[in-house]
Amino acid sequence: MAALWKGRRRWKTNSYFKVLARSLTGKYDYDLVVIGGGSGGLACSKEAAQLGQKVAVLDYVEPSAKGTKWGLGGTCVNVGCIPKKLMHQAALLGTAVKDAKKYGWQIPETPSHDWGTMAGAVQNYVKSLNWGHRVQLNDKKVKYLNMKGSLVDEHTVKAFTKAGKETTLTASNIVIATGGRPKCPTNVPGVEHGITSDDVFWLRNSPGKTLVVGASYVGLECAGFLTGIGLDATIMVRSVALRGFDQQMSGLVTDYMEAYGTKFAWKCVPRRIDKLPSGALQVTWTDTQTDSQHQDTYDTVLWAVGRAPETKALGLDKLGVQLNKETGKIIVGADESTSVPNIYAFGDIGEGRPELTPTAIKAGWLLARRLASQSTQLMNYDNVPTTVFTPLEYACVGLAEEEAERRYGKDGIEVYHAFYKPLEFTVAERDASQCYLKVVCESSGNQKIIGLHFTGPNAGEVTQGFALGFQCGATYSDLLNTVGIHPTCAEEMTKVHITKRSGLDATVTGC
Ligand code: FAD
Ligand code: NA7
Repeated sequence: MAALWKGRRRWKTNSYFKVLARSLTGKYDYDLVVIGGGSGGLACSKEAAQLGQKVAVLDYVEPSAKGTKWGLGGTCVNVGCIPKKLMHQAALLGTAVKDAKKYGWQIPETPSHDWGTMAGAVQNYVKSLNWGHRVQLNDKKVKYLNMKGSLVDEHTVKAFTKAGKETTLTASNIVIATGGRPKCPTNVPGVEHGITSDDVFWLRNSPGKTLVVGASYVGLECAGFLTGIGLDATIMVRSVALRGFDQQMSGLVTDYMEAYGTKFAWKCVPRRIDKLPSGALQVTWTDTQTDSQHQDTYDTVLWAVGRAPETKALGLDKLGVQLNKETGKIIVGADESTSVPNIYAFGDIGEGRPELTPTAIKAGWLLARRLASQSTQLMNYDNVPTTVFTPLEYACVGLAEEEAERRYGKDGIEVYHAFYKPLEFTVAERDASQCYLKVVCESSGNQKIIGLHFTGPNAGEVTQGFALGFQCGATYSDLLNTVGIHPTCAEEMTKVHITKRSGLDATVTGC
């Protein structure tokens, strides 16, 4: 006990007595305390409570450097998937209005877009989700604390309100689901003049002419919807677009965007940003191909240069929770355990985990069930489908062609592909050059499908169903035995028969 007292001398009295009481009785305030009320944390805490556990969830949003803040629900709800998809929809509607004229709609003038109306409506919807999450936690008897949590030991969490009021909670198990936040470059003078994806969805006024730095899916999606609503948007690409995704598909996505009006500064890196007296941002950059310097002015610079895990404030080092030194993420086992007993971590904070909402939700749900001794099922992180919501959407599941080739060898795979024309594009006279699909199969045996890629309208909707087949181990002949739904884009997947190896024209003709 003396050692305990010595080690905890800095604690406030209430903390000490809570730990003392717990050591003597073996009882905790909660069965489970979850730090982070985002996609994963909410799913985990609600399921645990449903199974009769006493649960508290802490969620606290540190405002962005620009002062943007938001409510309960984490990245996806507030500054990720939801506002992004709605703004993407706003952009798609702009294209639909153009198509509509060809379909006979009398639209008198070139339609214009009002940022304030869109952003206001999106923000109101997000706020309704914040409220919905609070209600659900209340209904399910999860104690919600709008407090910033950190770990004291493997059963104790210290939490602070915005005003600095401290509380200590003890729990049998602690779950960390604190996600991540956008990064900014460290070597660009004037970096502070830029915003990130944490800000863009909450801007009251249009960002105007925008430079998006970074060509990950976040950068491409933001530049895509900005272009779609009529803004001048440029993406600065340091190396390649959509690193980690199939690069042929990435090329189709960016080709479409270029034709759509998004500008690309390929192989360029920002050097400095100066705020001019007019308020405009003067950006200086280097074209690394020609080693030449360039300048232009923008109303907004949006940093989309990656995300950093939210671990710094958690006190993990003191407890010996192992992190990957390079990424800063928490090293986790297949059961989401960390290196410290009773402490679990999952979602974006977990090393090697996909940074996606459905995986965070499912992992959280399964973890809650295991912790409540209701199941032993582990999260299956294989075959996770995903979609990039660029103006031409791209969805995939399984391996990129280059990765399949690396694993199986060039002769170990067979790639079936097709350039197809969505029926909707015909009357609208839209260019379908980038509407493409490919199915990567093992070349031996039953030709098991190991990668499936699709660009085109509603790519996510098309691919979700095929992901089930993929999960069930579908082969190329299973695909061909599947009857298509006519007339759809998805049916093209069931008809694909030209191999890349053959070099034959893969353009789909006729019905
Ligand atoms: P989060 O949802 O980030 O939640 C973590 C929560 O913990 C946050 O509320 C945070 O404020 C809080 N927190 C942090 N530290 C503390 C602390 N010490 N105490 C208390 N609370 C704390 N995924 C998709 O599947 N589809 C998409 O289309 C998609 N689009 C995206 C678009 C953008 C622009 C971005 C940025 C992300 C997108 N994602 C998308 C990714 C998705 O949002 C994340 O993978 C998901 O939100 C991760 O969930 P999480 O529970 O791990 O963390
Ligand atoms: P990613 O996927 O880490 O991508 C970051 C992008 O930003 C990428 O294009 C980088 O180029 C680029 N980048 C990074 N630093 C710079 C600087 N300093 N200057 C210019 N460009 C830069 O981040 P996201 O947050 O968008 O995606 C998060 C996760 O979602 C990701 O891990 C995937 O799992 C999906 P690079 O390719 O490195 O040259």
